[in-house]
Amino acid sequence: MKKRNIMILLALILTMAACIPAITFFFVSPLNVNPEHREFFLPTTPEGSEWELVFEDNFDGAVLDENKWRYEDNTPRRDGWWEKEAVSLDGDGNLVMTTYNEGDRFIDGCITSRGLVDIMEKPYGFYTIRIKLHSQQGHWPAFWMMAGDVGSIENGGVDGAEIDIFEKPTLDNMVQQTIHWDGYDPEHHQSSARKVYLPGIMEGWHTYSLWWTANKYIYYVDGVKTWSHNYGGVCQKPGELIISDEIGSWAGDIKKAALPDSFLVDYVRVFTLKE
Ligand SMILES: [Ca+2]
Ligand SMILES: [Ca+2]
Repeated sequence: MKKRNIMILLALILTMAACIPAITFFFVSPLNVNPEHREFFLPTTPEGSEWELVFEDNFDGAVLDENKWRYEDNTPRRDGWWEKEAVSLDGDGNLVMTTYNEGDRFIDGCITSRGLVDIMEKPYGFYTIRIKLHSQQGHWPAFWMMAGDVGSIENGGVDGAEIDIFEKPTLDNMVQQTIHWDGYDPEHHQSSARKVYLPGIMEGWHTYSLWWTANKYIYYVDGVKTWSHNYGGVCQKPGELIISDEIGSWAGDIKKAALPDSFLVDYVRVFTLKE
């Protein structure tokens, strides 16, 4: 091959590598899921290191631990309102997030660790949640993080990113994982999403996790690695944990939902690597 052709080929490969797909798909066979990983999963650590638990909430007791979480309250959000009343503990060790209506007003909940949890001084670690999903259309659960300054339109995602560890907009077998950076203005906003299909995801409990390293994000569902990327450049800034429900047409028509509807969270845990 002539040198010029080699250069063209190299340029083409580099261009392709730089292309970030808007959406990709991943299919998991339930046969490949270790049932224990629907309860809890931790990836194997690199040699010479071990996981250290740096944050957990098992949602025991009767009231939310406000040393760990703050409520979003009286806040208009998409097609509904985030209200404190939508968030409770069931006394059996679960957080309950309920979507309901008061007439034409649709209400759901959101809690965030913003300003409370300083474990993310260094953001790298393993973030995991165990959830039992909702059953009605028109709203969706999400476990996500706002890290650094997501609105900064410079430096790609290195200085800020929205990391959606898991969102569940549909009532089928699909769960979505997404990364956003460079703000939300359509002119600058960048994102990439992975749609993961796992038969049975709507039934029972499942775990959703992110291993955030200095140069890679690795996502898991029930301990199966579903996505790995460094799109935008991996964020180097800490962030806040967010568990929310979202009311909007992405999930269908809330007016057709039989309300109230809820999802449950058994725990949230964060681990960092100890050398
Ligand atoms: Ca940026
Ligand atoms: Ca629990």
